[in-house]
Parts: sequence; structure tokens; C-alpha cells
Amino acid sequence: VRIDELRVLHGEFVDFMLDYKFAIDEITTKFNILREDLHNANEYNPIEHINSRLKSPESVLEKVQRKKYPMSLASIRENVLDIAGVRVVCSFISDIANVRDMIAGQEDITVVDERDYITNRKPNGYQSLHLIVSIPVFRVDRTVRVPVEIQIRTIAMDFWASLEHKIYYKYRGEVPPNLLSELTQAAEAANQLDEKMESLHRLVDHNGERDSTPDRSGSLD
Ligand code: 0O2
Repeated sequence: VRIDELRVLHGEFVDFMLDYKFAIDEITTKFNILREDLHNANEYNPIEHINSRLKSPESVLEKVQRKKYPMSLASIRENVLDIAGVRVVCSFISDIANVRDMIAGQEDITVVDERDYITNRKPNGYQSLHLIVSIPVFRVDRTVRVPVEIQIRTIAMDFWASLEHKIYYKYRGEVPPNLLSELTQAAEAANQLDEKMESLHRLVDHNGERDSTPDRSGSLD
């Protein structure tokens, strides 16, 4: 490949990746709007925090090679659906479905794929709701529909996943069996904590409702 051809290819790839950066900006703005809207209406806010990441060019190309996808921008657009990633961390398990519905129901969003690793936990214990959505990005000279992977999980699920991710990378995928089993146990503990927090949350909500009843007399119990 000649140097001027290489420059053109590089320019095209940088421009292609910008689509994903803009898609992340749009989705992040949507979640921030939901948060502020709920806050302004004095309603309960299920979103603890939002993170995002743009896959590096190296790991995009690594995935294309590993999965044996054709090496073209059109093929990458069609096959690599997690170049743009947005993670929404919620307080409670029940928040996840609400947050999912709030985003999936928006007019410019199309849900392309959905994987519920909460109902169907991965064998290692991983839990999260994954949505692949597509969103229009309005560039100067064109409109493109761009896929974004949205991961929705609780604080406990996120805590577990970030530790597991670090361990997995530290051992380059060859995690010793004893550590694997400890991790699975930790996932179970995280799940139990989530369930406990959920029931406390319901209890507080329920008592809160009784609290605001005008004819309430005496203590909560
Ligand atoms: P990173 O660093 O977060 O980008 P594939 O992407 O093809 O390998 P698939 O089946 O398309 O896998 O996607 P999947 O399994 O639904 O979700 C992929 C992403 O979910 C991962 O992205 C992680 O972010 C997260 N994930 C899935 N399984 C696990 C797991 O067992 N542990 C942890 N910690 N995270 C998980 P990347 O690209 O692997 O990583």
C-alpha cells in the first residue's frame, strides 16, 4: 500500500470511528436528560452513574480477525456491535427493567438485540442486561444509524464484573480454577446482597406510602 493510500484509509477509519463517538454522546445525553427530568419532577432516580467507552482501533481489528469477519468498514459496521459502549449502573434490580424501558421506548431508538444475563446468568456468575440499540447520528453530509451496546446492571453486579474483568486480564484468560470458584461464590454473594437491598427498598417504599397516609396513627408498626 502506498503512503498516500494509507493516509486515505486512516482518514476514513478515523471518520468512521467518529460516528461511534457521536452515538455515545447522544446516548449519554439521553440518560442524563432522564436523570435530570426525574430529579426535577421530584421522582425517584434509578440511575446511580453512567460510564462509556469507545473500543480502541486495535481491539476493533482484533475482534474482526478473531471472529473472521471480512475486513471492511461495512462489515465492521454490521458485525462489531460493541464499538460504542454505554454502561448504566442502577441502585436496585427492579430499576434495570425501568431504565431499559425508558431508553428502548424512545422514538429514535431501535432495539437490535437484547441479552438478559440477569435471568440467565453466565456460568462464571456474570450478570447484566445487554441491549444493542441503533441510533441515527446526523453528520454534516449524511445520516448514519450507529449501533451502541448498552449494559444495565446494579452496583453489586458492576462491582463484581469490574473485579472479574481485572482478574481475567491479569491471567490473560487462564484464571486458576480455585480463583474461578471463589469468583463464582462472590457473584452469588453479590446476588444475595442485591436481593436483600431490593427487599429493604420495597419495605422502605411501602412504609413511606403508609407514612404519607393522612389518617395514620401511631408508629410505623
Ligand atoms: P470490554 O473491555 O468491556 O469492552 P464478544 O464481544 O463477541 O466477545 P458477545 O457475545 O458479542 O461477546 O457479547 P457479550 O458476551 O454479550 O458481552 C460482551 C461485553 O459484556 C464484554 O465486552 C464485557 O463488557 C461484558 N461481559 C460479558 N461477559 C462478561 C464476563 O464474564 N465478565 C465481565 N467482567 N464482563 C463481561 P468486552 O469487549 O469483552 O470487554
